[in-house]
Amino acid sequence: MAQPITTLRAGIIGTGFIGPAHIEALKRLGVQVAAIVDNDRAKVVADKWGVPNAITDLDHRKLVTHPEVDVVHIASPNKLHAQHAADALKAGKHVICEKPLAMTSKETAQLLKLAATRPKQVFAVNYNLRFYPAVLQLRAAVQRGDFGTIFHVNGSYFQDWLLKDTDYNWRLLPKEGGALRAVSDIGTHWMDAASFVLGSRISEVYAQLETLHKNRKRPIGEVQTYSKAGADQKYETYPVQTEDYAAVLLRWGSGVFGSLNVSQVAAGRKNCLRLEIYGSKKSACWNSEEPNSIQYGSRDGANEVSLRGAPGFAEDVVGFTDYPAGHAEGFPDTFKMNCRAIYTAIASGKREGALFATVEDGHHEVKVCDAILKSSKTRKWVKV
Ligand code: SOE
Repeated sequence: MAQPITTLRAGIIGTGFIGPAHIEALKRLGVQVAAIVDNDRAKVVADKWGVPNAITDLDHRKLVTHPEVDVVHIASPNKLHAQHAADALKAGKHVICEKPLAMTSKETAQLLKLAATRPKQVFAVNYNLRFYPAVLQLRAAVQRGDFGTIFHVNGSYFQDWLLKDTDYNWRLLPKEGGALRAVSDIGTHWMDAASFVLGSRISEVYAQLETLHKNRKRPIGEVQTYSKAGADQKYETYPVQTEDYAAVLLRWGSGVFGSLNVSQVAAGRKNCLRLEIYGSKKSACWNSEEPNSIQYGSRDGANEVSLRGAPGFAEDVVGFTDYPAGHAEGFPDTFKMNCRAIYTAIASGKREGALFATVEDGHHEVKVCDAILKSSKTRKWVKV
């Protein structure tokens, strides 16, 4: 019989915005969080969440080799993902790595190779948006052929937390976050979710990247994701080498064509992913800021709004939604459901039919990023 997931113990690398999101999801699932590593903040986060072991000297090796840790969650800055993931795998641990999987496809290819030598260890990438009930519902609708022939898939992922030239975060620096920023930070969420819905990988891209703030002002001192500067903050100016905005034309392996716009300077859009599917029979539109409903469009009949938990948006997502209709589920619930799926695979030893993103998916997303960068430079379609 499979062991209950509550017997598994997690270790978290990183205490920024997303590390605690992992902890909260695990606590909701009854999974023990045994240890956390970062600088002094590890102690603060450990005290807040009741994590017994706080490692405050940034030494991730102490966490990955910790005897009470079975699963390592990597929520460190992008530049550290490859090292942290490789060390966790070599220590025999299961791994859940934040996206993007690493800085370059060379690094992700090495991780893929290493993972292949350790098939018993689960290696997941945190493309949590797959676990919005609406995304799973759209996937089921595509699989059933509800849309007819899919003509095109379009959408955007817009945020405004980097709107001002004084907004700062490590993601802005290529050395910390990678050569791409908006595309790899949030665009890959859209591309992964759309590909998951379509059941096909992106095979070709044509991209235009724009850096709207050519120079930005960097606050002197450290800044957390989404934090706001005080009135007396002092700044130094630096040239920006990563994109604020991207427009990407896409072709999936299945032949479907589409487009994606990505922006982190879209005033008023806090964390807004829109996904639209247009088929010969009908269309669907979904917006992550109103996650509990899907709009379906048809030319001859009435357009409809389908609500989570109600007929038409309930049966296909059994096991991925815990609350009845009218009791909103959102971003933190996607973490819970993603972790539940991953921990269930670990506890049961079963890998077939897993819905979470794997190291292969993470590698593919980074290859798509490489192709997007190349296309933006060569002004040509680039194959992934
Ligand atoms: C910042 O853009 C960010 O926190 C991303 O890094 C996350 O992946 C996304 O879920 C929300 O926005």
